[in-house]
Amino acid sequence: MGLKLHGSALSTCTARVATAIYEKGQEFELVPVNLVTGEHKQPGFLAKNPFGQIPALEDGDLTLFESRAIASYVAEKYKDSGCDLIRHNNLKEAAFVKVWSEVESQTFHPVISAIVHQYLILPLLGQQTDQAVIDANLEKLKKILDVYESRLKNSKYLAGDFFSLADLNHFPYIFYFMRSPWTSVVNDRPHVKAWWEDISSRSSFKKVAEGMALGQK
Ligand SMILES: N[C@@H](CCC(=O)N[C@@H](CS)C(=O)NCC(=O)O)C(=O)O
Repeated sequence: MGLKLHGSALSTCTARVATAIYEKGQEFELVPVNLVTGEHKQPGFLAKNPFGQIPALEDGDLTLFESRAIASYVAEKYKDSGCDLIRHNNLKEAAFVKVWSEVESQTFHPVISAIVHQYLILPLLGQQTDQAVIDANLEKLKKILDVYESRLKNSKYLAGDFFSLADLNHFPYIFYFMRSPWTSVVNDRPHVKAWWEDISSRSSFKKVAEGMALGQK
């Protein structure tokens, strides 16, 4: 039985999981969950994720939620095929993958997601954007990316000189952020810019990005 990914092609968290699956050379069935009609809050989906958020992955009798945990599961399950996203044969490299994955979820994500939410999501819901929230988070993002710039001066990717889950986890939000008027925050930092151009040219990302039509505004 194949992998079933319950979510939406437009959703950043669904995109994260889809990218991990493609990196491992696997396929999946996307089972659409309609957020507009609130399908994710109905019993059918709540049985898959009681928190009522997409995505959820079904792999046989196993059902998982939380996109980073799912991507990590995929990376473990298929560790011997495709790109080794977790450096499972090297304790130190694997530790750096964990460190920079935590940086993504704990430090980077809250800031960039606040900007994307204000700039892209609220207008779609017919709600007003709060420029003060965007500005405050842009300042925070600049400081975070200054740290990334220093890191990427010394290593090609975040966890080392190898592409990993830590880089992959960043993809969906930077993808949408790069559709905003503030791309200079990335492009003014040459090593961050080169890193983004490198990781976003991977075939797994390109395949997933095609489905993120929301970003083509
Ligand atoms: N931490 C969760 C967050 C999931 C999440 O925020 N999903 C969004 C779509 S990208 C969602 O379901 N939003 C609708 C809602 O929260 O009601 C993950 O990484 O899977």
